[in-house]
Formats: sequence, C-alpha cells, structure tokens
Amino acid sequence: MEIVKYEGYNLDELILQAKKEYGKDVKIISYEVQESGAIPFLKKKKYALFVQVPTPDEGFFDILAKEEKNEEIDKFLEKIEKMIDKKIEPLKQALLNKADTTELPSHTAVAAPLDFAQEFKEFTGDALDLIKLLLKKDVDPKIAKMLVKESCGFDIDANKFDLNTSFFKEALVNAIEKKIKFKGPLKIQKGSFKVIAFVGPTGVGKTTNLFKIASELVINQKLKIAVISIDTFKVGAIQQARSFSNILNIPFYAITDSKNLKKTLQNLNGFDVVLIDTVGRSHYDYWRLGEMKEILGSGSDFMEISLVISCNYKNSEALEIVNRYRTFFPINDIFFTKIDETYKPGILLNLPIKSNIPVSFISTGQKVPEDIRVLNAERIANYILGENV
Ligand SMILES: Nc1nc2c(ncn2[C@@H]2O[C@H](COP(=O)(O)OP(=O)(O)OP(=O)(O)O)[C@@H](O)[C@H]2O)c(=O)[nH]1
Ligand SMILES: [Mg+2]
Repeated sequence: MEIVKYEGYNLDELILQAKKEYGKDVKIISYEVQESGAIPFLKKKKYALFVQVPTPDEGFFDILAKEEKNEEIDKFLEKIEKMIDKKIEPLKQALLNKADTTELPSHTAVAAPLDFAQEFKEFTGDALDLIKLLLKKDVDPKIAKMLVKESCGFDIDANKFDLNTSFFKEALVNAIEKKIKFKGPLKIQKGSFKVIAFVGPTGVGKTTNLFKIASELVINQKLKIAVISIDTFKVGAIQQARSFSNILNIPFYAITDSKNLKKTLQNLNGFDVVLIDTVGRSHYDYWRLGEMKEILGSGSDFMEISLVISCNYKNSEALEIVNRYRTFFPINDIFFTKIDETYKPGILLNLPIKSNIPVSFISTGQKVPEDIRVLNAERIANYILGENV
C-alpha cells in the first residue's frame, strides 16, 4: 500500500487528479489547508490531499493486521487521530459542561445525621416528648421545632421552652392553625360555573377522588355537574371515568386538545361545576407536563388546579413533585390521598408548610364516595398523633 500526497489550490481538482491517476476507488485519507502568501487580502488557501493507493491484493486493514512496521501508516494514523480529536473536542467540552450544570433533584442532597440533644437543646419536658413523637412520624426536624415552639412558653426555672398545655393535641392544633392554610369544605353557589382540574403523578388517585367530589356535589349539594377527561392515554381510563359518570348520571366528555376543551367548557356554561380529570404525569416528564399545560391553558382563567399527592410518597420526593408541578400550573391546593397506606404521615405537615400551598381534602381509602374527608387542623393533628378520625 502506498500513500500519495497531492498539493494545489483547488481541492476538487486534486481529488479528480488522484482518481484519474489511480482509478475511482482511490481512498482519500485526509486533507490539510494551509494559508499561503504574506499579504492578508492576497492570501490563498492551499490544500494538501493524502490518498491511499490500492494495491491489487492488500487492503489497508490487511496491512495493519499483519502488524508490519510501516512508518508511513503510523504517521497518517497519528494525523487522523489528531483530526478526530480536534473535531470531537468541542463536543466533549459541551457534554462535560452540561453534566456540570445539570440541575440535580434537590432531594439528592444527603441530610446530616441529627444530633437530637444539640438540635433541641432549648426545649424541655412535654415539648421534647412531642418533638420526639413528631420525628417518629417523619415530620421534618425544623418543622417539628417550629410547630412545637408555637405552643410553648418559657420555663424560667429550666431556662428552656416547654408546652403551655398538657395536651399534645391542643398544642399541635394551635400550631397547625397558625402555619397551614385550609381550603375548607367545597361550598359552591348554584350557577357559579366553577372549573376544577385534578393533576398529579400517575396512580395517586385523581380519577377515584374526582368522583368522590362529584358525588358530594351531585348527591348532597344537588349541583349540576359535568366531568371532562383529558386522560386518553391510559388503556381503560376513559371507560373507568365514563362508568363512574353513568352511575352518577352526569355528562362525561373525553377530549384531547385545547381547542376542544375551550369549546366543551363554553357548551357547559349552564353547569355549576365542571371537574377535569387529567392523565397522570411524572414530575420529571417536562415535555408531557408542557403538553398538559397547553391543553388546560384554554380554560385557565377561571380554573382551579388541585394537585393530588399520595401520603405514601417520601417527603423529599413529594416536595420535588410540588415544585416541579408548580412551575407549570398555578396550584390552588394540595389534595392528599392514601393516608390509609402510611403509619408516618409527616408529609401532612411538611408539604403544606414547605410549599405554603393550602390543603383541601384527604382520601382515606378506595371506596367511592365515602372515603374522603375535608382537611382541617384537628384532622391533621389526629393523623399525626395516630388517633382515629
Ligand atoms: N388505599 C387507597 N387507595 C386509593 C386511594 N385513592 C385511590 N386509591 C386507589 O389507587 C388506585 C389508582 O387510582 P386512580 O384514581 O385510578 O389514580 P389516578 O391518579 O387517576 O391514576 P392515573 O390516571 O393512572 O394517573 C386505584 O386502585 C384506587 O382505588 C386511597 O385513598 N387509599
Ligand atoms: Mg386517572
């Protein structure tokens, strides 16, 4: 095998020349560009073209396989390596920079182990006992401290804070009332045309609980209700929602785009409440969340958005969900579900306090319509203290 070098001012002509001399199968290995001439505006590009001239019975790789000492090949391989390196360097840098700046979920930060005595050294007596209990229920230490302090007085003898009541529940309810906002029971005026959309991750109980609310509004409050589903993605989702609607004898619409949502909402003008069920979306799936925002956007002026969160989520994950969802939707309230599936319901305190979003309902099981309660301070205190509610 032979490597031949051509030099000239026109690259195409050099290639044509090589092909003319060695046939159309000649292999072009590389080319170099050099500036020629000393005066800047008279500078001309000069090319050096390197071609591999085929031999009748040996290819390039055959020669390499034989591990023959061939300085020419080594020289050209080196040249090719350098060219490749030069080409991929900006790409490598771009990837490295991206990796450096990629936002890590906030919950990946590892919490330092808690030094209980040090952390809560300003408390004594019942206050300390209540803090211990809150921590056992997965209440965030900072939130436990802040809540307990709300119901403390200063014990001059001990020079520390202690509860100003001997009842844990009273202390907790008092603190919760100051720190958490409650949406309260759904009281809807006839003819008010309220639109409520339920959003949240997959499988948290959006559809089930939407129909618990629908039942309350239809059966107890005698309101005119319609349900719109934009969950056309999951197999069986529409059937599930349609059969609930049939039982309640309320109109049901399945739509897929924002134009249809706008039109459907206009047609439902005479209704008191329209409930919108959405497809569960991972909070990491920005693309699909954007798609849903686009669809819901057409009714957003008068729409309330309820974010449905399961109580069995880890605290850090739940906060991540709220933070990611709220970048897409103006969240009106947090609707908790699956309280029956956890013994450590600290999330009921941590999430509303950290997010400063009001809370609305809590789902206590799978049964429609009865497994739902309005959330208030006393109810949260009962769940945390492990009392039946
Ligand atoms: N244990 C328990 N199960 C619940 C509760 N709420 C809902 N579920 C169950 O959770 C499962 C999922 O409920 P869905 O209402 O379909 O959840 P979804 O959020 O609409 O799900 P996607 O539409 O797939 O995102 C069902 O089996 C419900 O019966 C609850 O409070 N406790
Ligand atoms: Mg659903």
